[in-house]
Amino acid sequence: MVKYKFPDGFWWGSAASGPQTEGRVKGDGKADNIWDHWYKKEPEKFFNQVGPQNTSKVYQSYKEDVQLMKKSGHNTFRTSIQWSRLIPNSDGKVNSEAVKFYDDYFNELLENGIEPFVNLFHFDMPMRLQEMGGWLNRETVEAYVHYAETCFELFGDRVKKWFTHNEPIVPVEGGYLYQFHYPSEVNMKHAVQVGFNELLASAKVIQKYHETNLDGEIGIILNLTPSYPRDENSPADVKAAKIADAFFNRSFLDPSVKGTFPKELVEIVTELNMLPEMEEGDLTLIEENTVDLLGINYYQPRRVKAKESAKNNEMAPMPDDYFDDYEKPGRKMNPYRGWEIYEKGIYDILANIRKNYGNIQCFISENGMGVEGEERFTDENGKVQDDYRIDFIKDHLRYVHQAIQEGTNCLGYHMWTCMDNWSWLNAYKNRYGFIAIDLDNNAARTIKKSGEWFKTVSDNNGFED
Ligand code: BGP
Repeated sequence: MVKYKFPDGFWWGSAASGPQTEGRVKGDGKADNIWDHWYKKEPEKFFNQVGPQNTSKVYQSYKEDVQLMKKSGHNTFRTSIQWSRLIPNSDGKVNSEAVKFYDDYFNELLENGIEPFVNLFHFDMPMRLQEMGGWLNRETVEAYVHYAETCFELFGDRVKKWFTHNEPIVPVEGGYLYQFHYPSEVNMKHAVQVGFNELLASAKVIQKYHETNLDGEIGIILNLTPSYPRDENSPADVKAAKIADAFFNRSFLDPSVKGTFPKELVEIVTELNMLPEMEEGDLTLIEENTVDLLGINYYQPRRVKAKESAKNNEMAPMPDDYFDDYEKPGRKMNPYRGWEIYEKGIYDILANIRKNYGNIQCFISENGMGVEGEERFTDENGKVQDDYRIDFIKDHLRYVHQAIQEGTNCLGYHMWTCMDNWSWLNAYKNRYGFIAIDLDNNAARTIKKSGEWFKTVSDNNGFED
């Protein structure tokens, strides 16, 4: 008997991405993406100057890793195909080394009873396309459709859960507003165009997938940060929170699930005279090709108050012209990542999806806690005693359970991440995995206490307290 029992067939597992785990080896045929390029250009921007070429060596060790996934209770696992690996050159030709790698990786997962969920784009624009503007350029949308169709043809007989993007707002924020992704611009007009083209690409690929006779599903993975006003009785705070919600959540959630754009956002972008360039038929295409399944990444809430600080005119226009961030007194923090931990947020998101988004089938596609210097919790047997991670997961799962009891159509829970991996500019600073990686010892793997605990949760389809 377990107190928190989950529905039969619940997806227990974790998420990762190609660029953060695979690494590069000689002769693999992979071309540079924006991360490879940025690291070559400005290595000092990356924590301890660790770049994307080594990462966790999954390219070589995926067989061992699949066994570790089994030992840590996975029945499902998400990764992404690297576009710059599969189609390295502008001739559109497929790299046979890449096909062999992904074939073997997905087969290995399936043979071990772990269903692969495959995402097509995880922040990793091929450099050859970025040189022509990346998502700013409509030709990238067409190239992406070709790439996605190639993936469906090659792997669609075995992969039954596809995702068009992971957190598409992040390349917008990181690349074109807040400078933590390449090309590190501050340009609202570009931000809007990039967001629109990502959405158009997603809808086109959903349409293509539905036209095939493959019997799987296609969705999108969004990072949802529920926006809470400082004071719910203050109309100005509530309005500020609504605008933040429109910018960072509804911008992708509404078109992906409902096929429409939030009116608050359209009004702002129209006033700024920054509506994106589009062609006739684009809006209908977006309206008619919505997702089958929604992945929800949840890490932190967004707390907002009415704008009190002066507008930074040098940067304007920016989303922050319409609200200020608010620090709730007494908030619980993850000090390493600087993110607030607010477990109930996961429930609020699921309740919102149930009430306002047709109760579409969804799952928690990422949730997790990055800890710096985690080696210090290693015991004499070499195991990381990460009890704080077990508590973190339980505290969130209780809320997921409650949402399911109330009727939310939530089908699974994936942790970020399986094994410690390379986190963009933060490289290996914060460790998130169920499985520790020893970078000084050829990336040797050891299951953490949380990984063993997760196996019991998966075996029991729930937990006791
Ligand atoms: C999500 C991304 C992941 C991952 C994770 C942890 O936003 O989908 O790629 O990196 O966050 O965040 P970070 O690596 O920035 O600490």
